[in-house]
Amino acid sequence: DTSLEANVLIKVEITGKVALLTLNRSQALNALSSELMHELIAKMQQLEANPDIGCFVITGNSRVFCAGADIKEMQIKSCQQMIAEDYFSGWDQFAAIKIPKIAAVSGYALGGGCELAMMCDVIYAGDSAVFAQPEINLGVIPGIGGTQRLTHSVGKAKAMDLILTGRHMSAAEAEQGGLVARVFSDETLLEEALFAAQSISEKGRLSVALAKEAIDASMELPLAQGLVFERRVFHSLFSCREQQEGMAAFIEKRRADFSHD
Ligand code: CO8
Repeated sequence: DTSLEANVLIKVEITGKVALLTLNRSQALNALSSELMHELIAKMQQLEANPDIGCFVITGNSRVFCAGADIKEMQIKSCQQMIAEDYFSGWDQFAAIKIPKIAAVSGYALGGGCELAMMCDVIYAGDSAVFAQPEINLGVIPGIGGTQRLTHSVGKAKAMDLILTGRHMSAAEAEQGGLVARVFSDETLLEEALFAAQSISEKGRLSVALAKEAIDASMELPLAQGLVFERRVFHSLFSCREQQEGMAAFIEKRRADFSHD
């Protein structure tokens, strides 16, 4: 129903165990209004509760992934309001989603758009993708993790260069710098992202969630503690059916079936 679709900020399409979420606010270049944030998070939390969903793909349109936080919504706010609302803290719930999230980025991923992609677990880019943190041009700084996650991804030198100048970075540079996992042609981007998502969703749900948690922990923990955390998680998987099925399937020379976990 197109009349219904016109009022929806996030379109959801489910194929197998993969939920494709398309940002649908193209008249504002998919700017992240509070309304859009609430709708996106509510839909993802609802899908996460469904054991038949194993991976998310988040995308925009061919021209723009997302042009950032909603400048029109922010412009009129005072410092007191920003602090009282703890503006942007709602995005922590997006970052906390346990099911893997793949960002499929074509066109602009600016400011909060780049930060949205960085809150996903994997970023795939079409060759038209453009990444930037242009907040400095608005007299502010990134507010949804840009100074932290971009620095973790591309290192201090490039993060300083990008955030202080606000310049654009191409898909090729983003891949070379370590922000983007793989670059595809714009025409095949979504297909490739859905293919990877399908592959992830066929693995064991628990081992995927724990692998992701262990990688995320590497951003927070000193190496020695990170290694202990990884080993304990590894040990704990030996109490789960996934390990029994995965290893039995290898010995029996058949494909593992994790669908009952
Ligand atoms: N917010 C609100 N509306 C937007 C945004 C945005 N981020 N980006 C575009 N729009 C709107 C435009 O205002 C315009 O609306 P209208 O038709 O009503 O005039 C419509 O979308 C189309 O945009 P343009 O006419 O500008 O399209 P162009 O093709 O000429 O330009 C660009 C495309 C280059 C993407 C341009 O729109 C642009 O530069 N957008 C802003 C990009 C930006 O600066 N993003 C960062 C935003 S700030 C942020 O994300 C984090 C802030 C952290 C603050 C921390 C506070 C605690």
